Amino acid sequence: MAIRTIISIPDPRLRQVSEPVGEIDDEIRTLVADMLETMYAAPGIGLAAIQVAVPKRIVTIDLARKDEEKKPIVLINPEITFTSEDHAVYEEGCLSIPEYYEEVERPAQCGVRYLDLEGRTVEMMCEGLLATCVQHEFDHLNGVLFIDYLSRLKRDRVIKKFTKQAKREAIG
Ligand code: GNR
Ligand code: NI
Repeated sequence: MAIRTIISIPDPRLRQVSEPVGEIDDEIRTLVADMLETMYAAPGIGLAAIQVAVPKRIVTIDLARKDEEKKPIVLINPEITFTSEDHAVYEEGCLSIPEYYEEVERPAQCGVRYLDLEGRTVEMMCEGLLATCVQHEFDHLNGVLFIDYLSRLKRDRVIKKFTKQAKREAIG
């Protein structure tokens, strides 16, 4: 297992649409193990493969607190099967937009169908933080970021800040 580098905005790869996983082979199992290790080390409650620069439709999630037992969830080729009419607001963050947090409104409940690491189809009902996290990660697979739900002013401001920072780091 290895911790992989998490890419951040304005890296254009974060806007890519990820490709479905075909066979769940050793390469996929290694990627998932690395994603979990990277997510726990960050630390974060979710991670999409594109955040470690792999454009595949794979998500890892673990909402367990530090003092709790780990409860990793691996979602391969997830599909959102329904979203509720009622919405909820959470303060969101993203490991690809470090140290930036804003409130985002999303459907309060959702259903998700995915393949687990054994290739079995699983259907899960989500609410609370899990519903928000599943939708946030599903968005990553389609090149969508939580800042896309903010006002243009806020979005442009945060993109500009990270663009400047990336340029400074490129010069060194
Ligand atoms: O660690 C994370 N926390 C978080 C908090 C509120 C809503 C969504 C998230 S996901 C984020 C990790 C991440 O960037 N996943 O893509
Ligand atoms: Ni994110």
